[in-house]
Amino acid sequence: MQSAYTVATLAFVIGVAWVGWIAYSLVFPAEGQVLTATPTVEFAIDGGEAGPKFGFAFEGQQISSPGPTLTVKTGDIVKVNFKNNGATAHAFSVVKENSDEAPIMFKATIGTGPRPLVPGDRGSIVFNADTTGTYYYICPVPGHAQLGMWGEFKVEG
Ligand SMILES: [Cu+2]
Repeated sequence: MQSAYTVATLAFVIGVAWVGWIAYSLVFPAEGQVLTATPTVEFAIDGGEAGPKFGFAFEGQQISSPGPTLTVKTGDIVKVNFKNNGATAHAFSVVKENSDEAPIMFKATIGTGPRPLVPGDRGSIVFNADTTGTYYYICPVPGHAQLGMWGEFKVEG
């Protein structure tokens, strides 16, 4: 009966590990993982260049720096649809300060500095804007925020 006991113990350990892994992945979703919650607010944003300046715009509008201010309410499920409408690689991140070295907020990033979107590419992210404050969105490609790729991201209580 030793082997039956061993099999039962092994099955129990695997079961506990499996349930634990599911619980962990629900509490700590992977970086950039899209929430399945239904968005309560949605933005379509272009990133690109306007002459020597880099910037953002609402989809189809003229790129500007800073980009348009995005305002949501605390607890909104925000969906951002980003298009790289420029001629070089860009990405989109919500960050704590206006710097490409600032921490990403709400796991809200579409592409990253090392892995941006190529020209013409699109990406989306859904996130919970659960902390009131004034944040920024930038292009995290090194140097691009300084060249103008930033705007305010306000989460109002
Ligand atoms: Cu950029």
